[in-house]
Amino acid sequence: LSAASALPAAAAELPRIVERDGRHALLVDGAPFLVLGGQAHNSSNYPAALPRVWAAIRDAHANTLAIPVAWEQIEPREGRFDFSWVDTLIKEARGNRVRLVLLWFGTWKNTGPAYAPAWVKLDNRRFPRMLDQDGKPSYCLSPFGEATLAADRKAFVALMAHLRRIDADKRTVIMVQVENEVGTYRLARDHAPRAEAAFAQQVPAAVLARQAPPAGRPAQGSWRAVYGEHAEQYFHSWAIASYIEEIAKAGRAVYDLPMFVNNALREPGTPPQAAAPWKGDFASGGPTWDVLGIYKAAAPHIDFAGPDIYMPESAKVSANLARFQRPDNALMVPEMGNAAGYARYVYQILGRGALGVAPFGIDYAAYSNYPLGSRYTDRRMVEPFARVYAAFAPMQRLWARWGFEGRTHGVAEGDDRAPQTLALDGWQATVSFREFQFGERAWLKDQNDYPDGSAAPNGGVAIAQTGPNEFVLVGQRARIKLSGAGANAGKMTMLVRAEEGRFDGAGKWIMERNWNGDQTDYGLNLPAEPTVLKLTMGSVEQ
Ligand code: N0T
Repeated sequence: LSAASALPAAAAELPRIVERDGRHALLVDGAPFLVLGGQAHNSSNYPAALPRVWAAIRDAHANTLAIPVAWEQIEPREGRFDFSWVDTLIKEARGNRVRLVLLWFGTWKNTGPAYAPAWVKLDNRRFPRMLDQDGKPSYCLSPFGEATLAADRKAFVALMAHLRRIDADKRTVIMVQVENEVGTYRLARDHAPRAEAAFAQQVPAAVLARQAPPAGRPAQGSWRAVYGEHAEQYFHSWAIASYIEEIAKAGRAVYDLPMFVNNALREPGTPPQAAAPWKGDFASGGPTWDVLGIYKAAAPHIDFAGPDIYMPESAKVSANLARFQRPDNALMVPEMGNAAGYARYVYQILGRGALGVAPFGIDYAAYSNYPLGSRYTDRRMVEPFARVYAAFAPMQRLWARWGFEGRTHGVAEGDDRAPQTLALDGWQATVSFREFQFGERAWLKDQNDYPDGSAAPNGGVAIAQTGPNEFVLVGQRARIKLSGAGANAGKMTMLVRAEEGRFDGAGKWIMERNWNGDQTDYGLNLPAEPTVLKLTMGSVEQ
């Protein structure tokens, strides 16, 4: 009997992603898990960098660290594997009581081969680059490179086999990202002979079934015939997804962890663009929202594609979350900017029932991602996220379950600062921002008078409906009012109780005080510090 089979059934269960009624959960140790994550910097994948990573992760109250494992570090010489980094990482993660999402930086890291070993990068003959329409090599390794695929797959399988050996009993590693922000900039697809031959073939039936031809196009035929001006981008997406599938499938055959890909987003709203020469302002072939069907068809061993959110505008964040949350694609935000303005989106993301989120650069290395992320590399960078995570952390398992049950909702303050409504079962919540805690705006002599600290949008609220008239609400810098709707429309409705408190780690509610009087007469006014309320509403027939 192996050590693993001696464990109780639930505890020995490997992490996995499950779907029910179009909603998803990441099961860890047999129960839904909420990823309150942080991602380390790209060069922090060495033991000496870890103290600054753990310090930031601890300050953030994160339960999960996403961090690279580079092909160049585990296989610096072909066939000689060195897993000392992985061993140190897992040992220290356990000591810090943090789970891990490993990021496999192999053939493609932000589309380029920078993290591939030198013996790969320096051998274009064996590991070919893509060719453009004039036969000139691109920077990007070709998805038709058979030796490249075989070598990447071999290294990845060795990594997964090692994880199985050292981690199957504890399951510190809960997910693996396969490659990073794949695709190709400035070139729509490969033009090497093997690629040309494949491009002339019929679109596979599995792809047609998941990625419908545009209106007026034939239902089958070559890529060009079926997808017209999208043909090159779609074909390249299929080629890259098929390559990733081979790696993920082989890795899962030895150790079956959930696997995903991440996407450097294209604009959520623009109509898909024509290629040849490539005019797209995004990487062709990556898992952009418009080709998720192709990824589903070509890469069934990839559980989901997640959006890396670096477009800070609230309207784009909402649009991108909607694009990536589908019955066939669990929502998880593998990366998000770590500037303060992104913290409010955690409420929206977790309120939508996402598996979780990981701001990028939760790491005290002396490297700032400004203007993509925060200016700061110290506590000032971590703090806006830390406050929100601290509020969710004690109820993380409950929240993950409620999300899976479809009970959760969330909003982030919009760039327009306007009120938003949430449709609940029998109730409607109206959430407004930049309100003082007492009274109404109409009372103010100066309509430009706003609360301190509200110059930039930073409010957010997430609500779980735990019963017909019961809610758990968590948020900051927002005013919430509930009114009857649906079954309660037209009834006299009222707030019965608004307890402020927290859940203990075991799921038991601990009341600290009950909001009433001034604290409820003008709505529920959540302060700057994230606050958890347990609400009971009531209604009487008029
Ligand atoms: C991300 C990160 C890291 C609207 C950037 C984002 C990470 C990679 N790439 O810090 O490199 O490994 O996945 C690209 C965003 C481009 C700018 C978009 C502006």
